[in-house]
Amino acid sequence: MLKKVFLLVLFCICINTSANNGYKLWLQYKLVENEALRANYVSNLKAIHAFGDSETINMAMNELDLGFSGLLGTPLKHSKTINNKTLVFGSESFLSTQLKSKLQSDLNKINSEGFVIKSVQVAGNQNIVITGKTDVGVLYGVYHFLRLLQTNQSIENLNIVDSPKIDIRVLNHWDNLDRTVERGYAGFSIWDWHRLPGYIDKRYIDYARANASIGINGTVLTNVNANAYILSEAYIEKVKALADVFRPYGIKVYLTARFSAPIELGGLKTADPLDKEVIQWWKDKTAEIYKAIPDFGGFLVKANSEGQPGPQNYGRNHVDGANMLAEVVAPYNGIVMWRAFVYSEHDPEDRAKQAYDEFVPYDGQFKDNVLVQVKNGAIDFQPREPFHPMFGAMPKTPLMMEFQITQEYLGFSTHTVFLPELFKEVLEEDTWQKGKGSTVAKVVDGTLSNKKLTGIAGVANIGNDINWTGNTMLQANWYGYGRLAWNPYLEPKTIADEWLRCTFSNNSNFINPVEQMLLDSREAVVNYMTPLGLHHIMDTGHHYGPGPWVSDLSRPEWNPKYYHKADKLGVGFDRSKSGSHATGQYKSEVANVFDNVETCPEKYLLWFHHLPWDYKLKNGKSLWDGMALKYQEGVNQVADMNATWSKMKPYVDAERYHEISMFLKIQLNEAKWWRDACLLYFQQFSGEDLPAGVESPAHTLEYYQSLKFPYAPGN
Ligand code: BDP
Repeated sequence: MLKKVFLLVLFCICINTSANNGYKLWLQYKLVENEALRANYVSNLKAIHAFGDSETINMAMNELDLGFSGLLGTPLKHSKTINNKTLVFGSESFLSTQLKSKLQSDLNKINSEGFVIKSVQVAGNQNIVITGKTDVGVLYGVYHFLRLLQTNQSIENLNIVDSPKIDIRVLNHWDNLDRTVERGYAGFSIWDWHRLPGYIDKRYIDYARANASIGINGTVLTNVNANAYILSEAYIEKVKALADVFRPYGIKVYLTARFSAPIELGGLKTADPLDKEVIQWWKDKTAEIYKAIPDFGGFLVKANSEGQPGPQNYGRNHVDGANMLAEVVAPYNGIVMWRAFVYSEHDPEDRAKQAYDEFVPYDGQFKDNVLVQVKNGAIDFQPREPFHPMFGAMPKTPLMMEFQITQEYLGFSTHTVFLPELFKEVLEEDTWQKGKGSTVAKVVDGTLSNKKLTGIAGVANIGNDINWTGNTMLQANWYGYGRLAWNPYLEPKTIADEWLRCTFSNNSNFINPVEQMLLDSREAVVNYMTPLGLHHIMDTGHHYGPGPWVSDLSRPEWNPKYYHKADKLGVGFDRSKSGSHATGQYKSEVANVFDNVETCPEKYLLWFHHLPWDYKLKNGKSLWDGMALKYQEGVNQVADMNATWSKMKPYVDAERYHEISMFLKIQLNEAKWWRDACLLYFQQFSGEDLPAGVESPAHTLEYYQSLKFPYAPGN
């Protein structure tokens, strides 16, 4: 009896704590709770029939088994024939003539990675067919189909035809060979270089599954601040082992190429891109890589930026460097992603103008297999930046978007910030390159200027923490990046909805409030860190917390003071005609709006204008009062996020509920820290009291300035 009671108590404890460490990401495949819906799924899905038996098709089958076991409580029978209510999947080359004729017009609409999911009636049988031109297209369709069940949608009368709108959809890992991750806040690198190639961590497979499920088709394994050693023979073997794991999931590997590798690895005296021996070295190295990895994607290069070597060290330019490598990889269909993140300490006027000044004159000069990779804004992944003017200025060059998923400037991995809102804001901006409607999204997906090659990159927020991203909520940003890379026109609300349903629950009592919380979270972080167009006022080096007072760094444009220029007269960076005239880098329709303080959106006010503290905002408040109230609003928003989450306990497993609660509390404390430190600092110049409604700071300015974080992560 006693034993029974004990077991019962133990059982209850287990249920209540229902451990979920977040490892399974959005591929939770939890039992569909709505019984009627589950019964409907079961009645429509009697068996699975696969066409073909490639590795990719086998992976797709495994995923369907895993998915159905979880979602329906049992896997489906694998059937050798197609009977009534059979889920049929495989590439078009295997379709019977009957099926093909029913699907042909849809197949004509997709590209090589697209898919068709269709309810089809053949000889009295009602089937669902998932097909595509390639096995990888089919795999994407399979994940899409599973998502329909995960998000509790109907699977009757299906007619889905979809293709990715961007060709190259990669994650950029800023991972070092010693497993530290530059700007990584989720532990160490998932690449266990020392134990590769012999030991294949299961994580590599789950990483590939997760990426394939959202359509990511490439991964740059190593830091842009590159180590030549990755190109050594021993490491190529290791990279090959990873490439072999990723291949069936449609994922190619890419490496960062250190421009001086011919010297460091090859023992040459120079890395001059026009030197015959240097070119030969890269040719031989590339041949060696392709011998091991026939579908190697190509190179990502950070050159002549922040101390990295590049063609300019030899009196050459970016075109010389990029085109040399492009020619070397071209015979293998490889590409070069050449970063435009360049700025020089010798041009103190305005860092925001430099990349444009340096790259735009080269428009049309890069080889066809070069993508110029441009950060979303002209400074550096700030909580908010106007879109990079290069997007409106290089019609003859494929420009690849670079977003940062890891939150270097947005609270590391503790702050819940739903980044699809940020990404979408940039993608929707109108460059006016070819008149109204020339959005950044159309530049990136190539439709504006008929580009043959298109790409998008996201700096990964992944590490070896058990839940991959440090904070479960930030899995949404990996997911959201992938979904937007597939379709840059998707709405953040749709993405949040999908992700929440797949990751946590379909219960509307959970979905509605938490979705709103996610959608509001991006504006919250802007408010409590950098409202009204402020930017780059974080602390130095590690970039953790506020540091608007920093002004003693060797390079002028590394100092926060350079960006806010606060003094007794006012605050903000004058980038209008009367200042650095960075506005002139935009098409006139955009430039005029930003240039005029009356028409400049207030969210970019201090990005483009230096204004007096008593400048009147649209709501009638003075700039000082308005700024202070924005900081307070940010804090209030995080308090609301905490309140929302505190009611979600009934809908979330104990482990993830508690983890997220703890992070939200940290976020609230840090939001207050940002508000107090920044307002105390700016108050020295404004000389004004805090307006009603803004809480008094908890400490003095000296206290905030004294805080030091020598071991903050990611630095
Ligand atoms: C900055 C980061 C630095 C990166 C650099 C880059 O602080 O760690 O190396 O960007 O993108 O934001 O190259």
